[in-house]
Amino acid sequence: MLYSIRMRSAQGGAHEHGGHHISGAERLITTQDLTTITEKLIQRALTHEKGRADFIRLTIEEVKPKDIITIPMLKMETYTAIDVSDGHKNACEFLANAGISKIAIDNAISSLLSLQENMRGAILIDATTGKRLDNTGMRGIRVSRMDFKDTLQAKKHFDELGYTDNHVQEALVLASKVLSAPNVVGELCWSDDPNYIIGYVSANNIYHRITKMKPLHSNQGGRVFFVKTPVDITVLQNYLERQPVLVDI
Ligand code: PML
Repeated sequence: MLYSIRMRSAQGGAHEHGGHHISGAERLITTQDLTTITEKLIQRALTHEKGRADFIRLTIEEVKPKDIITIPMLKMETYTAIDVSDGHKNACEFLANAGISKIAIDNAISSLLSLQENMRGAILIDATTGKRLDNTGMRGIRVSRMDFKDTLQAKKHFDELGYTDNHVQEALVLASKVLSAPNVVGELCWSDDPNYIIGYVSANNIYHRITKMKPLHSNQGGRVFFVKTPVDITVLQNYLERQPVLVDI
């Protein structure tokens, strides 16, 4: 039996919708791991680089095995950028190679660069017209209910590659789920964590890890998903937020 565990923490507003988003986490774990992981997530919220959370919400919910689907992990390739502008230039190329229009790419980058607040979730953009498709405002679409199929195997795999940081592993799980969603053709992301400047583009089944996507100490970051239209936004949003997905490495 698996449980979906979701954590969201905020600061400056101890109520559900208030405060500034600090951190979040999404896991699908066994009953045995529930206590240990819950403790880790609370620690994460209390010791985050963006500050100590004064609001933490944990949601723990059973997931039925028959509802879970398994998908393959995206292949990872790293692009070592000279600077942020080189990182962005290459991100644009990776997205354009997936058939995403220039206006959609430009709108995505300027949306992330103009964020005044961290968003909990992602912005959906029409891959042709560049128009925003979701109506979730500053909340965004929060991708949920996903994890590695075999956490121990994943840990071993990433330890061997030297990627011990949570960022890359969590981003790979999320990006794999996002690109498996109906109508999604690409994703652009860089972290809102001020000490983390790496970002990625996922497109054409590849997670293009890009080593410089923003200046150090900037807390401006987020995610954009590029969507091919026509699309049923409710179906897509439901898949991203509710479909339990395990990622096989
Ligand atoms: C985040 O954790 O906020 C996003 C991280 C994006 C890049 C992860 C990586 O490949 O290192």
